[in-house]
Amino acid sequence: MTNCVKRVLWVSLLLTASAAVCMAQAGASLPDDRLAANQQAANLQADNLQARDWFRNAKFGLFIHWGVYSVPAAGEWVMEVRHIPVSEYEKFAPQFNPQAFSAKEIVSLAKSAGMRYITITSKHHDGFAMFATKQTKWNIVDATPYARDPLKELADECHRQGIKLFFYYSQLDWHNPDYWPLGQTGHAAGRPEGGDFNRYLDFMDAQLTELLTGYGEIAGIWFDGMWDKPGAEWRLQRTYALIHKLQPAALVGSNHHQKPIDGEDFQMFEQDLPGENTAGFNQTYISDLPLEMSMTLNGAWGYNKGDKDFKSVPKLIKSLVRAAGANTNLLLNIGPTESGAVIPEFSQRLQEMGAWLQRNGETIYGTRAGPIPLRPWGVTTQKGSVVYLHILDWPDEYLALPFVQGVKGAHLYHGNVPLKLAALDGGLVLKLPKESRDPVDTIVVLER
Ligand code: JFZ
Repeated sequence: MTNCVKRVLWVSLLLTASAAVCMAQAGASLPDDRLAANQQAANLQADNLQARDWFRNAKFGLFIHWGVYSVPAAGEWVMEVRHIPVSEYEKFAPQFNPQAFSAKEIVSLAKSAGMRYITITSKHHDGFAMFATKQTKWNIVDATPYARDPLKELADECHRQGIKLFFYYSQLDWHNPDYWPLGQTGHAAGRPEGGDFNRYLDFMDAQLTELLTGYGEIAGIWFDGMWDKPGAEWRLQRTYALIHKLQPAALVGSNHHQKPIDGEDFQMFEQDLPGENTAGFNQTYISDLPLEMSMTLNGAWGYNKGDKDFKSVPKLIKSLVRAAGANTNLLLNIGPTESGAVIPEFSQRLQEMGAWLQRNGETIYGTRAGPIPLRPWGVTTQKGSVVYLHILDWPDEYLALPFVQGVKGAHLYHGNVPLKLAALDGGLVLKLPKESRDPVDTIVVLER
């Protein structure tokens, strides 16, 4: 590949311009098929960049962890945690008959929560495919009495209702005997010793091909599980290229907790904002790629019937706002039950977040991090020249702020109530009378 073409592929800004220049230079020396290939690569990149922009604007998505592990209802790691061998674990499949699943209701729920996309587990670490795969019988159509493909129903419904759909895909697999040698997990699964890892990766690529060709437009693939064997040859470049060949605009991301790898289109953080590390596995490197933070609504990803520790709506809203102020999307998780239902503790909270977004979404969607970075009191977002202060946690009447370029005044976002803002050498002081403060988020517009 010439340097020029490489530049077309990997320089993200000024794409069209640099592509045109490169194409013109290349035109003198390249045969027609190479030219066509270059043009195709440039278009691929343009579609992908557009999708990244869409993603940055979207801000809020619904994560769904759903699989055969919903039957024991003790989280998606139940096979590993309870040392259940494959032969025993497989017995959950005949009990999995999620008649209450309704793609229409779940997509409507996401929409009423103000979410712009859904990311659902197509296969988790237990290897169970929630779709009609031809690569293994260990899937919801062939192994359960349900015998339907919920991902197809969900994809069709997402397209109908204008919500984008990502597929979560676990590279780690406790079921497939070719996932060998084992990594850090899966040692109690009781599988045969030996297997062909390249054959496993072929299986994975074949399943991804099914997901990217049989379900219409897919917004991206959310990988997880590589951390189980960090040193293995995962053939990432081959798999990422396959995805981008099948759907150029599909965004690739991986929950590997490392610096993004070539071919990845967004960077993700689990349970923490970029720069934070309360969960202990988010290193602080923050790339220029679009960012996303995934979060549980209680303490579990897959349905755990014992976990009643649901986060409060104010807390969830503050997480969404703080994420927006850190240029990060919030991917908020629900785990449907073995019947396919969404418990009311989840759906009520999502609906209340949607009601808040109805009133305040203008200060979130389509914004970027504002001029003042994440602070203990809150965050700033901005859209064009408008800056929104989101005051999430501040008990006093006066708030000191760093100087913001070009600021002329301030008013409450709701009701246009003017607020006193004074310049003090090198900074600003904002007066927030008690009656103007909102316990969840006091939104103030900085006039410029
Ligand atoms: C992973 C999964 O294991 C989990 O089941 C869930 O799907 C979540 C969204 O992603 O969780 C991880 C992955 C890696 C680490 C911890 C949790 N890690 O490296 O410490």
